[in-house]
Amino acid sequence: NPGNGLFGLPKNIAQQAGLQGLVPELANMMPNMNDLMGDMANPLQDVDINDMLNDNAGGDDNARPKRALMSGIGEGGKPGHIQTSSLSREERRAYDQGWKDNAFNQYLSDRISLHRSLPDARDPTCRLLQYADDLPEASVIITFHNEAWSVLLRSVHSILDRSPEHLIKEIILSDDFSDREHLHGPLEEYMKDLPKVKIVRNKKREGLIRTRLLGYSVATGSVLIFLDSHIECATGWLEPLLDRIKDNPTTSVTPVIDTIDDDTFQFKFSPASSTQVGGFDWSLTFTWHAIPEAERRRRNYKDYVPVRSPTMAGGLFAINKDFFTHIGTYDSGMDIWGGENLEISFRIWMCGGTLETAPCSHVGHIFRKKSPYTWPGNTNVVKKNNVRMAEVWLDEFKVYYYDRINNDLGYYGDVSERKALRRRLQCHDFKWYLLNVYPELFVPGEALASGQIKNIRKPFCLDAKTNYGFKPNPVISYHCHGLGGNQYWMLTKESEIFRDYGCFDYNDEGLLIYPCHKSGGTQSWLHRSDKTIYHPASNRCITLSYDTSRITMEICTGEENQQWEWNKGQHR
Ligand code: LR7
Ligand code: MN
Repeated sequence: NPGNGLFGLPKNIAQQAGLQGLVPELANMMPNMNDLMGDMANPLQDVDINDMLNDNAGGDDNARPKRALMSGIGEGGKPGHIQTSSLSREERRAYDQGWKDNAFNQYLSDRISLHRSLPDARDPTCRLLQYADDLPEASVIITFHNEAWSVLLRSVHSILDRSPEHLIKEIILSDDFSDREHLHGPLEEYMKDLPKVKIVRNKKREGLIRTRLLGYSVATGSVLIFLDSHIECATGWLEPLLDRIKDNPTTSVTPVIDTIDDDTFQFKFSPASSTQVGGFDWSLTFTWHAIPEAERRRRNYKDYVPVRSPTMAGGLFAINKDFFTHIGTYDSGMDIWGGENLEISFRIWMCGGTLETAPCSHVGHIFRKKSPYTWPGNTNVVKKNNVRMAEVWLDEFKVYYYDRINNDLGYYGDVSERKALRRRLQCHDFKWYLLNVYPELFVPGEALASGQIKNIRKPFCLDAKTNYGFKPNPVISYHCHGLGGNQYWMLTKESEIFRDYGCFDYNDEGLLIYPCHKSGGTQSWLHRSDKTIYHPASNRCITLSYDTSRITMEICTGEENQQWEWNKGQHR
C-alpha cells in the first residue's frame, strides 16, 4: 500500500492525529482483545498471560516447558533472594566473587532461568497495535567486556524469545577483549545452536564505542539495534522500534529502559504514564526529565505515542543502518566509556534526524552502582570524550562545560575529521538545537553570576553535592579549590542558586540542596549590593562562622562573615 501509513490508514490522517504508526481507534477490531479477556481467567497468577502468548507467537519458542518455570526464582520478573546466612563457605565465596566481578548479584542470576518470564505492564493500547508484516530486519549488536555468563545468555534469549523470528537478521556479540574463560570456548560452543548469533572480537581493549563499530562493520540488516550485554527485552519490544524507522529512516528510537535490580534481579516495569525523556547538564552528564508540556500536548496527551527526546542514555537504541553511516557512525577517537551517548544524540538532531522513545517498547537494564571492569590508561577518558564532543558540536556553548572542568581540557586528540563531517553534512548549529530541541535547558549565559562563591575575608567557598541521594545534601563551606566541581554555582534571574537541577533551599531542615522547583519561596535568594546573600522567605543571610567554618543562616548584619563574591558576575 504505497503512500499509506501503516495499517493501510492514509498517512496524513494518522499524522494529523499525531499517531504515526499507531491506530488505537481500531482497538476494538483487533484480534488480541481475546487475549486480554483470557488474562482474567489465567490461573498462573504470577505471569502475565500476554507474555506467554506473545512468546509462543514469537516463533522461536525453544520448546521450553513454561508451566514448569512458573514457580521458579525470578519468574514474572519477581525479586529473588539469596539467604546468605545459609550458604556454605564455598557458596559464600562464589556469592561474593559474583558481586566483585560484576557489581551485581551474579550468584542469584545464575539461579534464574535464561528464559524467565517478565511482567507486561505496557499501556493497554500497546497490546492492541498491529504492525505491518514487512517491517525492516534488524541486526542486534551487543558489545560486552567480561560479562557474566547467565546475564549475557539471558540477554540473547530474551531477544530470540520475544521477537518475531523474521525480524531478527542476526545478533552480533561484539567482544571487547574479554579475558574470562567462559566468554571464549564455551560461548562459541553454546552459540553453535543459535544460528542467528555471530561473535566478533577485538584484538585489544578498545572501549564500547569502537567495539560497537566493530559490530556495525559486519552487520547486514537494514536496521541496527545496539544493546548493552545485561538487558532483558520485554514482550513486544521490537516492533515499535522498527515501525518508526520504517516510517522514517531518519528517526532513531529508544525503548523505555526498565530497571533490573542489581541485587534481586527484579524487573521493575515502568508504566507508560511515567515515561521520561533524556537531557543533559553542563558537566555533560546525561539526565532524565519528565516530558515537557509542549511535547505532551503534541502527543494529544496519549502515553503510548512515541515521544521526542533531546538525548538518549546511550546503550539501547535502534537506527537505520544507512542513516547511521550517513551521519558518521561514532567518533572512533572516543575511548572506553562515556560521551558517545550525548554526541550521537546531538548529531542525530543537528544533522537531520529525530530521536524518540517508543513507550510501547520495553527493555530492562541492570543498573549498577559502580563499574566492575578496569579502565585502562589513567587519563580521564570521559573528559577526553566529552572535550572531543564539545569541540565538534557545542560551538560557543562549549565554554560552559570548560568552566566546569576548570578549563583544563587535557589531551583529546585530533578532531579535524569530525569537524569536516559536520561541515560536509551541513548540520544545524548548537544554538538551533537548544532552541528547537531542548528549550527547557538552562544556559549559564543567562545567569546573573556564576563560578565559586567565596567569602570576602576567608578563602572559604560554598560547597555541596547536587546528586539526590537518600537525604538531601547540606550546603557546607570548604577551602576554595578553584576547580569548579562542587563549588560551581549559578545565580539565575529567577533568584535561584543552583547547579545541575539542584537548588539552594533553606527550610526547617536547614540549608540544603533540593531539586529546583521553580516557584521561588524557600529557593529564592538575592545577592545584594552589600554582598550579602539574602533569603527573603526567612529574612536571613548565609553566614560563615569563622571559628568553625560552618554555614548557618542568621539575621543579616552585613558583616564580613556574610559577604560573598562570585568569581563571574556580581550582585544586582
Ligand atoms: O570498555 C568497555 N567495553 C565494553 O564493551 C566498557 C563497556 N563495554 C560494554 C559493556 O559490557 C556494556 O555492555 O559496553 C556496554 C556499556 O557499559 P556499561 O554497562 O558499563 O555502561 P552503563 O550502562 O553504565 O552506561 C551507559 O552510558 C554509557 C556511556 O558510554 C553507554 O552509552 C552505555 O551503553 C549506557 N547504558 C545505557 O544506556 C543503559 C541504560 C542506562 C542509563 C541511563
Ligand atoms: Mn549497562
